[in-house]
Amino acid sequence: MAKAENSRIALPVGSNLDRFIMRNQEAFAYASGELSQLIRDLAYAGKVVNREINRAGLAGITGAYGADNVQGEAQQNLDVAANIRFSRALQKGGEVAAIISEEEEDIMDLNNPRAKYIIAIDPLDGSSNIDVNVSIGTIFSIYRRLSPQGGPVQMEDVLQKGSDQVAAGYILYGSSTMFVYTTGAGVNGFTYEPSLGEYILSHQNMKMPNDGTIYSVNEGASKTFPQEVKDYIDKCKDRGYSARYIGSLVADFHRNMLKGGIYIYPPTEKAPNGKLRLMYECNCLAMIAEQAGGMATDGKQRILDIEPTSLHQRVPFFVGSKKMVKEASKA
Ligand code: AHM
Ligand code: MG
Repeated sequence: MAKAENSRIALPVGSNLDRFIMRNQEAFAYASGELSQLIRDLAYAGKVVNREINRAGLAGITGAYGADNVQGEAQQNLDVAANIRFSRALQKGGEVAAIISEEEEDIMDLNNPRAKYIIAIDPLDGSSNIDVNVSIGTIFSIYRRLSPQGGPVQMEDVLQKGSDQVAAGYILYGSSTMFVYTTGAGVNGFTYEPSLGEYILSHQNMKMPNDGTIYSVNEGASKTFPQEVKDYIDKCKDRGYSARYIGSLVADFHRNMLKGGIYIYPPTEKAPNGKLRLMYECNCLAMIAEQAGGMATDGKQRILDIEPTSLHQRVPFFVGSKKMVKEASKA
């Protein structure tokens, strides 16, 4: 896909997501429409999940599911429900050959052997916030499969570098629900209008401020942060910056993208490689950050350049306004 081409298409704020996708697809002479359909499938599953989240307290689907996921963390009922919603939508859609998910140990082959795309997804991130009515999110990355269509999906199809992402996005289930995505030509955000059942373009060509005054980090673990991260946080305090930490990556990231700030999940004693997962948490937000003029590193190198070695690999994560990430990464 020719990059930057679709940034030419300007639609007025207020256009709906379907129309935006359609207009952008028209900009590509050889586009077959599969990527567009795939993005629509994700957006649709997001609506269903949004409905379930909104009714969760009433429908008795909060709480723990009674099993652990592959990371050894307790799965919540809504984690499991969201995983089912997204995988079902993607399987029926037919454009996705395989999914890797936070909730599944292995590659999920969707038995769509002719499909061109691979998805990495965290169906519902920020699980600890589900039961207390605080913002949560869905995070997804889209890759083109590398092995020939028709055969079984290979590990090389799913373990691609972040710089190979074709598209990336998130859904934020917050005070309003938003669908934010990029296909490599800028970032656009759509706010869900529940009475119409539509996502409406509300944040066109989103740009992250180059610098900011917000830092987001779990300071409860700061005793075991690397010295350079402790030093950077001290500098933030000396400058009178604001600490803001929701504990929901999508929500913390989204706020910092709009207002200017940095999110850090460094190595800690408990999580020596950081907590966040490269394939379905960091790569996606790194692509969006860069597309919006921000930056993402693991403290040493660009997130999008990391060669993945396993599906559920964890990396330290520094993401946000460019000036802040540069300073924190070398601090
Ligand atoms: P999860 O995928 O199990 O929900 O964990 C990821 C979440 C992020 O959304 C959040 O930024 C981070 O974990 C918070 O972790 P901590 O409670 O250690 O600060
Ligand atoms: Mg997660």
